[in-house]
Amino acid sequence: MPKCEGKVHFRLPASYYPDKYKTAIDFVKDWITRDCDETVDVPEIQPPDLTLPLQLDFYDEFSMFVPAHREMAKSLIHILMNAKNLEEFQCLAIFCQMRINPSLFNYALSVAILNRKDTKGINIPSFAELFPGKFIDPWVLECARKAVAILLPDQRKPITIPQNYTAASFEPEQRVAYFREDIGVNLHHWHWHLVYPMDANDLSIIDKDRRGELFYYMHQQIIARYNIERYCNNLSHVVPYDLKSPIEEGYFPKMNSKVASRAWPPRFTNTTMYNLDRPDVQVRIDLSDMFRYRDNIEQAIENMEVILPGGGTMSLEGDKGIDVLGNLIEASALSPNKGYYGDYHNGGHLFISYSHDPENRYLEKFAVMGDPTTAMRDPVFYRWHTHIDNLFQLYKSKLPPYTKNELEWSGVSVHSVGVESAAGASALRTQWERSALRLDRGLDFAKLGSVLGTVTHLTHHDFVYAITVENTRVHEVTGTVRLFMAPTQNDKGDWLKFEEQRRLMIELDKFTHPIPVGRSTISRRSLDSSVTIPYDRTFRPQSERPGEPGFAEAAAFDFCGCGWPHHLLIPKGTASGFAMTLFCMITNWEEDRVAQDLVGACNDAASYCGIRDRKYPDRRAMGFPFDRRAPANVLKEFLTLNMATSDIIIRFKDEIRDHQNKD
Ligand code: CUO
Repeated sequence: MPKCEGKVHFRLPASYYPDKYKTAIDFVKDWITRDCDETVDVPEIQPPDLTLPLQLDFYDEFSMFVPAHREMAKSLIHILMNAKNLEEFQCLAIFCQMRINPSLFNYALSVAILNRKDTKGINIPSFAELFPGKFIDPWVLECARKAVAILLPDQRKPITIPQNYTAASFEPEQRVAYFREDIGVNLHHWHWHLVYPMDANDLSIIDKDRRGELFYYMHQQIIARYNIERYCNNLSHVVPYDLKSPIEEGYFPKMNSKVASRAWPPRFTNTTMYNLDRPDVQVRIDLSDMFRYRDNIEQAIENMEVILPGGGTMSLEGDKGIDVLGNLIEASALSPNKGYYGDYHNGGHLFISYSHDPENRYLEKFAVMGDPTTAMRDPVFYRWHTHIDNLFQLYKSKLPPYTKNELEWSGVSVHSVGVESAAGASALRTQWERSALRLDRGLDFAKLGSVLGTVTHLTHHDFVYAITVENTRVHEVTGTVRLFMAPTQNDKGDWLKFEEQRRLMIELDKFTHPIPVGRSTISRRSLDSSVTIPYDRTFRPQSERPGEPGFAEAAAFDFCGCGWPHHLLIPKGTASGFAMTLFCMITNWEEDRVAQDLVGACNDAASYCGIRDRKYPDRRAMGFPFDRRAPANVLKEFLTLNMATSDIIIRFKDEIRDHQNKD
């Protein structure tokens, strides 16, 4: 007999149930009232117009890269955003949930929760738990089903989720599968696109501060991080992909869609792109359209201006240029001219994700590249995004290098930067770690108790930065401390030139700090990084009940779920030690600061995600000072007095440790 365990249950008016459930209504009512501590009557509502979202079959797959699906999501987001109050919002959510495709519903509901004023702090369930089939081997889910069916909760042992199962070890790309298929990486990417949706009726949902620039920067950093992981594994840097040649890399995801109960389609090696004609998703686009859009984008960069629909132009000069270009290339609804510049980046995701069945001849759905939840698993994601990043880099190459004046801060010099960890000074240690993840929530048997899975992922040992700084002014000042890291050599052992190294600079942290007169030392924990979210927000599933361990972390999983997973802050390194350059720059906070109130805002992973309802908390270009070219051959020639570097080594130990909760 089901137990509701003290939870509140909702009694729905008959009008809420879709026809398919009508015969079950009496049974459901009886079930709800028999065992629950409290039953709440849900009020009647005026049924919303769901004509558009209902066009997506309940068992189909949803992709925001498909324009028709985007229109459906827009309509549903509009309905949920326009609920007059929280009660009506909840009623609408209940009404829609029973009718609408689950992936579409989850996306629209999450966007609405993140953007309504009255839903701040409401917890969005972790996507990895709701749709585990998008993150882990289906075999594990089968084991979980069996465990729940056969064993009592205290007899269930955690199920091991295999780490390497999508290709054989002799496939070179498999060496970086631990990064591509990491749950935290994929959750971050999904969450970023949720926080920065590309389309909505209400423009304020899309038009967040510097979202176009953040689209460029966040993805640029993913590519830089991935290239470093490749170097650590004896692979060369990513080769950009522009849809013109066959894709050399295959990808066989071996995952099942929960919604449609079918396997995600694979892509064989050397798959060629063809024109897309998919009536099932109302997509008809030729490759030549994409090439024309690309020419138009390159022309806009060359001219430093965008052509507007009416024939006018918009300049790409100045601070706003990169933001305009980000929205144009992506393309979000803020693109100044979608007709002329197309849906370029989204279109690439579509072409690649349907490349196994471009005409719907075999009735196959899109592959992992068609969904931000799964796209980062596929090696071609990094190739397509390197191509996209090259367009942004082309734009940045048109901007003048920063002058010494723009880089220096007179009176403040950085004498040294270093790290201290258990591995010793100037050394960092990485290894594997095992963490727990709840598997039951997406498996329709939550009422029978939980079952845990354990995943193995890369991690690093905590460390502390030590920065020596000197202030020769007559009073204390406040500085913005900018920490980056890049390799010194490529996979072949060649020393990197400045231009190569600056594109591989990964941001580690950015924070403000007082700088007293004279010489002082700044100490900063790696755990406090502005790039990452804490471990508990990736592997969050401890409790949904107030008072129990993990509840507070669960409650923070809304906007705050966006952020690079902390366990991947540091690249893997190598057993013998991988050489990196640590870089520190301190700039004048008075010139960088954005005057705003941050109280209560979720701001601990602002570097890649911004801050909810606030401006991006740094006036400088994202990636500064490495976002532009410079007339330096090597990094040393670029340095000004307020910068310092040091050589560090990342040593990887091929051992697995269990995660220790620190609280
Ligand atoms: Cu995030 Cu292409 O934008 O995946």
